[in-house]
Amino acid sequence: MIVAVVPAYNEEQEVGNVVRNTLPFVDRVLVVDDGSTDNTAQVARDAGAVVVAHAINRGLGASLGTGIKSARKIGGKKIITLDADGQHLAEEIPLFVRALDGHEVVLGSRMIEMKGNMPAFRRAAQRVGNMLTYVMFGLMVSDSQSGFRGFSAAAADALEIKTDRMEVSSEIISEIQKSGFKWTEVPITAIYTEYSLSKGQSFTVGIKTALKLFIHRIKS
Ligand SMILES: Nc1nc2c(ncn2[C@@H]2O[C@H](COP(=O)(O)OP(=O)(O)OP(=O)(O)O)[C@@H](O)[C@H]2O)c(=O)[nH]1
Ligand SMILES: [Mg+2]
Repeated sequence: MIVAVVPAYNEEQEVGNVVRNTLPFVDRVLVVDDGSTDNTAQVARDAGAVVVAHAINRGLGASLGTGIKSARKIGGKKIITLDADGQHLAEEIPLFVRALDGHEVVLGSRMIEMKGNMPAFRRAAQRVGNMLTYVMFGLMVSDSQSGFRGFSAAAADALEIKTDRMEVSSEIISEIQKSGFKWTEVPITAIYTEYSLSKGQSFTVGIKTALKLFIHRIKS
């Protein structure tokens, strides 16, 4: 069974489209409603998703942790994570499904073929994120902060997500490094809209995330 996991925080505007576009490529879409204060959960359910909810907002890391474990519980053997704000194209899911036949982890990279309309300042921020992740955890990948990923059942079961917020993306890279999982990258398209840019990550969040990662690195 192929299960898509979609972490969502106040995404009532886009999550319905993401669920409808994703359903043709998977067996189940599991939306993690991360303590949204809008109608994210109902919109997702009406669109055909299985919804798991956090009572309060806990962050992307906590949402991915909940989503991946829940996907395994409902029988997911191949688990694909994608964002709820429309940044990722569902029609690229088969790239991950195929690559999971020979790999435990598949990372969707926006930096291989530069497809889509990611703003230049975001690209620069991604490169900084890649470098920091490499310096802290010793594994260089072309898009460490990408939310479009694929996990095998073994990788999903072995993955221990300890960080709650945006640090999770680099933490997953450190888990790949530690575990020795066979991994690969596939080129993906990044769709940025006025909507996703208006609510996306700020520079300050980036700095905070880097500091929290550094502390996580020291502790681990
Ligand atoms: N911002 C934020 N997003 C969350 C949270 N919990 C879950 N998410 C979801 O995590 C995904 C990524 O969040 P975004 O805010 O789009 O972050 P991003 O994609 O790294 O940043 P952009 O490149 O600016 O879009 C989205 O599907 C969010 O709905 C949370 O507490 N805060
Ligand atoms: Mg986004």
